[in-house]
Amino acid sequence: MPRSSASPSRPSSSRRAAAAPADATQAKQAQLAQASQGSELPLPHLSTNQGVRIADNHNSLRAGARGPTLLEDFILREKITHFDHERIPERAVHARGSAAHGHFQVYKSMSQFTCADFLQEPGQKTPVFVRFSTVAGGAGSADTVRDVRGFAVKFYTRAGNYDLVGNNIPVFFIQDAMKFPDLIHAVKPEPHHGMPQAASAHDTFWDFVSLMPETTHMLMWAMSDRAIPRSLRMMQGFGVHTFRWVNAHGEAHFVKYHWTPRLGSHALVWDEAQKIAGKDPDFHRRDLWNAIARGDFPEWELGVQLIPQDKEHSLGIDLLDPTKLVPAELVPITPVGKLVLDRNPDNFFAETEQVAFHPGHVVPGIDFSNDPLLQGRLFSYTDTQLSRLGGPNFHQLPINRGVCPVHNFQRDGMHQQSVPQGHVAYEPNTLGNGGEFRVDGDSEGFVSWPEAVESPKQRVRSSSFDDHFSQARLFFASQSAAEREHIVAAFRFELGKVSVPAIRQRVVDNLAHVDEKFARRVAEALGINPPDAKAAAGRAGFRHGKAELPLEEAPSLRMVGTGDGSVRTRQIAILAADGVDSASLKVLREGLTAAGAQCTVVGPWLGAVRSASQRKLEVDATFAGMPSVMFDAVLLPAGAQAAQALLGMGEAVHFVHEAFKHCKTVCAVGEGAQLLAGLGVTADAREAPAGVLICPTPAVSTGDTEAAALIVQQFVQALGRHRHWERAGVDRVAA
Ligand code: HDD
Repeated sequence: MPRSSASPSRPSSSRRAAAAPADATQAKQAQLAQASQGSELPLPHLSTNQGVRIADNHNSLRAGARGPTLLEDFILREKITHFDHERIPERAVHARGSAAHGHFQVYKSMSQFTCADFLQEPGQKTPVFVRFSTVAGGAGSADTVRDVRGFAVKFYTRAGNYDLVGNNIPVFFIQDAMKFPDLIHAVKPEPHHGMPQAASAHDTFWDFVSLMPETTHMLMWAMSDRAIPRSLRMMQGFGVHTFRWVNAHGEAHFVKYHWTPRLGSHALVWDEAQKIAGKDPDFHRRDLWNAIARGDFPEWELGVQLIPQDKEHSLGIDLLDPTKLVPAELVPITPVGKLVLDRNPDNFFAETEQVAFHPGHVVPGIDFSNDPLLQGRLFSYTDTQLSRLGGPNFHQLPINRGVCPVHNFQRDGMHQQSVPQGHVAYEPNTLGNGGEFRVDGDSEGFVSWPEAVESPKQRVRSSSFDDHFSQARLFFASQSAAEREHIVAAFRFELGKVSVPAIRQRVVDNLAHVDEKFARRVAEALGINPPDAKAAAGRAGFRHGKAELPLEEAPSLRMVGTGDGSVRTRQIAILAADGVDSASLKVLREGLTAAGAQCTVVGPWLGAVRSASQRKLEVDATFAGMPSVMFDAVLLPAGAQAAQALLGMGEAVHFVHEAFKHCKTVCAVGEGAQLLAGLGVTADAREAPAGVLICPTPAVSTGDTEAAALIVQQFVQALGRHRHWERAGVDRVAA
């Protein structure tokens, strides 16, 4: 193991901040600490990888001061060779990711349903490493593109590593792993010119999905606000497939996993997401990192839907079909425990890049179902790590190692990190140290659920997978009005980038089977014929199955109104210029900060502005550096001179207009309201649009703390709603 001889287990500052978790979580931390090198050099000099002390790290070995470099220079060669091989193949999908350490804590024993060791004792903590990702883009692509997000959790349990490799959307595009390479080839940049990056808005993706009606349900989710989360901390996670839990008596339940964020599920506006992709491509990564570094540890609740083995067919939904979900209205979600992310990785490559997830990493008590997509995944993940991480010993990398002992007779292979001793590398044996050794019926070992299987071998899909539209319809019907509008706009945007009209037509013809009116609205903007449901039904690949769902709508599928309405970690911009009323600004900032929000003073330049009372007010960021899309809300403080100055600055006016257009909370105090002029909406407090707070008198500046508390309270209430989707007039505002 690589170790720093100077300070092998010296905790970095981030590790110190997370010193609280006990038992197993400490074991994983101690294990990682053993492998980690402090940032200080272990030696006061540099050496080669062979330990030879380096005399000069600036000049290569040359024949004379101006002569050619010599091949003999083993120090130069070693350094450049290492550099040349510093990249490993990026993940074929989910290449762009951000991760964090944390722990999972059980609320109450799940022993009734599973004997999984980490779910037995109330309060029990298990260390975890969680990686979030986008799917389609390369490792350097922007965070806020429209895409599914990966939500992969590695539990380092005492009974082995358990990986729950899910997404932020509870269903998938396809029903059989056989189609996965086709799906991914279709969404990735087109092979001839390598465009577009990290986007599904192009011909090949829509060509493929238009020919595969089973993708329709997932398309509805992918075109919804789920695909543009406000933050990785504000999105749900799902195991997607149905898995199996087995208890100590050998009784099984089907299980579906749900991660629910404490802060609620929230989205960006599409226009905003696109702008952020340019202004700060690392928006989600930075947000996660900063929140953890500040001590605002993100939290999710794990919940499960449990369906007894013998009730498999009771719902009219085939549990093996990954394009279907089970609405919480039909099978309630049982809370299991909470996930807390409390430590940033020490090294991006060693941890976030080298972590290897695999849905086949299960522990006793957890088993698979026959979902044909899951079954294919069980092959794919180890296989991909072999080429990505260079051989079969990737489990020995510090981030992938379990906290329980590993013992088997697998030997050798690329990058073997340990030195196995003795001459026995087989089982059973009598020549090892412990006398006769035989593993045969270990009652604590992993035993597969003994499902009876007796069927002809055949390449066939079950007719119970034939219904492609009922759940797409349920999803659309369950959305709030604003969410539905966003879905229409997203389809229009994406299909608007498709150059072949016949592809656009096929998509909207399929959509007619979801909702005729909706399909017509999508089609209207695309220069094609109205949707033709019959034409879709006549095409190859169309199946005519139709499930009778006992629900017209399922409110659990909406994002609007989720979360506890708090403003914790929300970003508020306070616009400032010379002449700002610093007294009201101070008292409001204090109130909002006390409520958990993060306030940033944004101005025309860095340094300070002078307040109306000639005080210096520190400016944290400029309009150019931190535009409105980086914030959740805007405060326009009082001060006549400042308001006039800001009105004369295009960037400041744009800032306010853009925040308004993106339906954010805007609060104007006193003369700050002048900045609302030009929005084409009233600045009259009594008629202010939703989420626009106008406080005409700067009473707060005269020390009226009650007035200040009232504004803070209204601000917090408005911001706690995330966005004001019902705000009228946003389309008229140019921003
Ligand atoms: Fe996959 C990575 C999630 C279907 C093959 N997948 C990967 C990651 C996540 C998922 C979150 C990133 C893990 C990380 O952060 O390292 N994948 C899913 C979900 C699926 C799914 C929720 C459907 C329900 N995947 C799927 C299929 C196949 C794959 C059907 C192939 C048959 N997935 C892979 C892969 C990846 C991967 C190529 C790329 C990198 C890796 O595995 O480690 O093997």
